[in-house]
Amino acid sequence: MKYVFPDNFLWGGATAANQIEGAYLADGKGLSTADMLPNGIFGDRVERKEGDHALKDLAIDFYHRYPEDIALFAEMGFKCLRISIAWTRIFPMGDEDIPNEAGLAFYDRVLDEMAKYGIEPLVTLSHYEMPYGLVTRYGGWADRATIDCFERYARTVFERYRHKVKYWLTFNEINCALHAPFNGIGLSAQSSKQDIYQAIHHQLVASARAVRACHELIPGARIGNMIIGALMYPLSSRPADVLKSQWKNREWLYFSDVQARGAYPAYMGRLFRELGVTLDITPQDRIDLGHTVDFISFSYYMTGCVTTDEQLNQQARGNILSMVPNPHLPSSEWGWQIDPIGLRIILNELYDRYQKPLFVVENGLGAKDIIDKEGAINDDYRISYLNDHLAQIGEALQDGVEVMGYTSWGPIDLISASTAQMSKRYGFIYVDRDDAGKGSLARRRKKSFYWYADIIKSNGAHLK
Ligand code: BGP
Repeated sequence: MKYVFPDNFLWGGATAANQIEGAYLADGKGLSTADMLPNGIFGDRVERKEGDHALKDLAIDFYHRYPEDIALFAEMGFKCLRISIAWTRIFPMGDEDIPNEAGLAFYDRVLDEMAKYGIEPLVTLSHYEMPYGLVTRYGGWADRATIDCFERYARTVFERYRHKVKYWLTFNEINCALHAPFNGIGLSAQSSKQDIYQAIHHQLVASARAVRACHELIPGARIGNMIIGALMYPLSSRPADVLKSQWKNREWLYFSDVQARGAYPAYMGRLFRELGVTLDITPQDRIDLGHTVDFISFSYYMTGCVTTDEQLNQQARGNILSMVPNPHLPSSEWGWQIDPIGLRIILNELYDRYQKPLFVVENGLGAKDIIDKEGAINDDYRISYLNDHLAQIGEALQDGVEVMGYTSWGPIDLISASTAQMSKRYGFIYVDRDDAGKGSLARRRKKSFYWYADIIKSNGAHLK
């Protein structure tokens, strides 16, 4: 046997409410920031008009089809399913005193369905969405009032689902706010660095308060943070490139440094001085931040390079997270560079840095799939991508890294976050819908469906 995974390893898949549920105004749900980003997360808000349509409004209609989808996940042998709760189903405007019962009841039904098959839920409190009402009334996370609203929401769902959910995550890819401010913190991309870092600070305090509330309300539960794992290599061995890559990595690591260690790391002092940023951190904030996460979770899709060569840097602009392409790596159809070994590196780095258990809660290949004449979808490219990444987790386990589980992104095709497309597919399960919104929404098993079922069944022993 090549790789030995722990017996209780949480194999599964990961989803987000706004990318699967649809029913965007059903049963009292309010408009969310995700609803105001019909073209993808990197833009600024688009005002929605009466009668307009966005692909996400219906998404893959998980809201109504969840029994069928969960049955398919169970057929693959999932031990765990990552879902998110749409905050706007529970508090439609964000600042109500009383939650929306219809929204709470929906997630009861979903969680009960998972329990039928013994699938452990991993629940993200906020996956790239917040009530749009908090943006119009308070300016999103710019205002401290949003921290209280979030804590009220978190306490409501902890109390409601305390017997059903043991694993929680606070904010999805909290460290993406610098790159997609409206999506992450409800601020326009034109906002000053001062405002953006202050809003992020409020979100970090809110995350810590959710950790405290979770520990108070659900003894035995474990709550983690969630960051994008955006490992940056120096493009050359020139010390200046190496130094620059260290600082570039700190840009995304400072979030988990705060969430895992309970205070801002020293290097942020220099960064804030150079940017002219002065944070308003109250004594109570410092106490709150002391409530650190139980585990670190992250998404992993790609790595990139960093250089001090300004000409090459120009080419990197416009790429996600402004990465300079690595000449040694292939790319996906969407230009995301594929780097399985980078996953082993990042697992080791994070474990060395925090000595806390790690959870890979997103990873996968977005690709166009073709249905052949027999009706089959032979997605060998996806199988090979996933196999190679899982093999590196196997290696990291042998390195001594504690990995709690792996939930591949989009186990069923869903709407892409960055480009709002249906054709960028990640699933083991195909959904009949195209970028124009046409299709029956019927579900179909891909070749990777049977492959993943076998990997789970063998607890990783069949990885190549
Ligand atoms: C992560 C997000 C997800 C997801 C994934 C894939 O950044 O947490 O919501 O969508 O990336 O990205 P995309 O959908 O743009 O291909």
